[in-house]
Amino acid sequence: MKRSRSAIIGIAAVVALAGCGSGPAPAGEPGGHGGQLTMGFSQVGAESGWRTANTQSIQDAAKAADVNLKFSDAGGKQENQIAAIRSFVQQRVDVIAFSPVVRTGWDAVLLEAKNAGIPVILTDRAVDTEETDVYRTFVGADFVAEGRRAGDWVVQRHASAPGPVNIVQLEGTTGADPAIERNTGFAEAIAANPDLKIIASQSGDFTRSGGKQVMEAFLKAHPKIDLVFAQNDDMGLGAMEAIEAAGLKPGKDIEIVAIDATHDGMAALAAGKFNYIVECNPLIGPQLMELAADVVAGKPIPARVVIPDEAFDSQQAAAALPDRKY
Ligand code: GYE
Repeated sequence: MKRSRSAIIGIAAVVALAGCGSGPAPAGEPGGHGGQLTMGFSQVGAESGWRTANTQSIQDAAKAADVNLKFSDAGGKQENQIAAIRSFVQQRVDVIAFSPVVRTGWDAVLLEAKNAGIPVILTDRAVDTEETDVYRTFVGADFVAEGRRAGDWVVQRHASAPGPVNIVQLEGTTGADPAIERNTGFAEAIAANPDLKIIASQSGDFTRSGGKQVMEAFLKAHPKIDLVFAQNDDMGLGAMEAIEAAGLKPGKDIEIVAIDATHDGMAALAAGKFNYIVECNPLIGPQLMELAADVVAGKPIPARVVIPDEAFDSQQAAAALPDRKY
């Protein structure tokens, strides 16, 4: 008797779950929009080509999945992201997703979401937190692996270098997950050859103008620069402009290695002005929408979803360029 009752309850639960996933659920569930899921999304800003493609992917995927997206652009400021997340909590959205501008300083607002019972999904970048269960999953690339891959290429390329190779590094936004982790991965990889030396390293804030400014200063301060490691394409493109303005040839006099593989970066690589790019795929909207639907439906989801990346040299970039989606 007992057994059959729990079997019936089990079936009822499965039916209820299936009801959430397919077709509109009754009004008031979830979010009170006749079953439509409401997501609050706080974006970092619009600092790079990668970011623009990421925003587009999230907005397109929300439309395709019939998700009511409340999109907020933080203009690169953590305080704006915190305010946006707070307002999503007040609006009682079904799920909150955000790409944190920096890694620390989120505990209080994440606790507010947790206490309100609103699940949080980290997209693109991770956070450091002391709190438990304040986010449900993190979907994004492996930034240490990206940095390592860029460094491995430099090691191979200069395996038989006669003497030191002077490297300058253009770092991403200070305190941002990809800046910290790409630093780590790149440094780890180039340690394989003591001739590979980072002679200067500074943040260009992931922007083209930042990369250009920092590179101009590097060119003035250092008479011999062999290679630029730009932690994203935009800073690499800024460095390229600075190198050209100094009367040197990017890709030849000074090599450029970057991360992202956006259209503009790939075009520079195909033209021989960049030497190598490690991809970071920004098109994570569809996966985010699936994870959000599962979380809201109470289905189990993996704690970490890694987006795989490729890497390109000049020839591979020329071949891949026509079909690139960003
Ligand atoms: O590489 C850079 C952007 O977080 C992966 O942020 C992202 C990085 C990306 O500004 O272009």
